[in-house]
Amino acid sequence: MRDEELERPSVHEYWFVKLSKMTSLTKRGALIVFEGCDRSGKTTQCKKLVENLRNKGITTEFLCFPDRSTAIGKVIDSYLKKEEELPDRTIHLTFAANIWENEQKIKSALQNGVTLVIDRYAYSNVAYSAAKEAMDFKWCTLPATGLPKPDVVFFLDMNMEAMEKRGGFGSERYETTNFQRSVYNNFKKLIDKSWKVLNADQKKDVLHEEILTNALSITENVKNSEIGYLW
Ligand code: FDM
Ligand code: MG
Repeated sequence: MRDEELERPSVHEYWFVKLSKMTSLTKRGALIVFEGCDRSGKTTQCKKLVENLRNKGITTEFLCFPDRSTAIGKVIDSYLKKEEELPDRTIHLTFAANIWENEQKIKSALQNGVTLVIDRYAYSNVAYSAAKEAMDFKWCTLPATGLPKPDVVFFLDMNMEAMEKRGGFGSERYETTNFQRSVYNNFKKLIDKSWKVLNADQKKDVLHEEILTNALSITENVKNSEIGYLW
């Protein structure tokens, strides 16, 4: 048998690919991001959302940034635990690189119809880094340019009084009330029409209902649309 004969798809394969492109098999997944200050309940809501979307038959995966499992993530982990000092711009670019090293995985998941629920994304990097003295806000946005744009950002909005009442900050870097105040103000500057600002200071289940309703309509609406890019 000649090589070209081996490589030519069978009639079945040809129609499988063609029909896949025309039907739901290749409808893309949604990119759903949660943002907010520390202790705003993001992780709890992410986990619940993944579970509920899966229960509705929507293929869903969970990601979290920083992704502390990679070599780059390990540098971030030791920085956050205050075991290592790095200049502000350096750690900013390191956090950005940690998202970029997952870019292909994110894009191919979405293209293969997998919905992604992500706990923090590039917005956190801007909000936290720009809260530091001498870090320019615009400069902080630049390294994320070209990353896939979330279809929705659920911002878990908790005012400072509520946050102070919740308390329970850990001992990692950035976990102080004053710093969180600036982070919060920076998040507010990043809001665009893809954001849903939600009151995080209410019953978890009530909040979740609102998130789930929104997420379901997003997964439906993005099916035939292209992935967007930041910013
Ligand atoms: N953080 C998180 C950043 O400074 N930049 C980033 O890009 C990301 C994703 O890391 F203080 C900060 C925010 C937070 C810390 O995150 C660790 P968790 O979600 O609290 O573990
Ligand atoms: Mg934290």
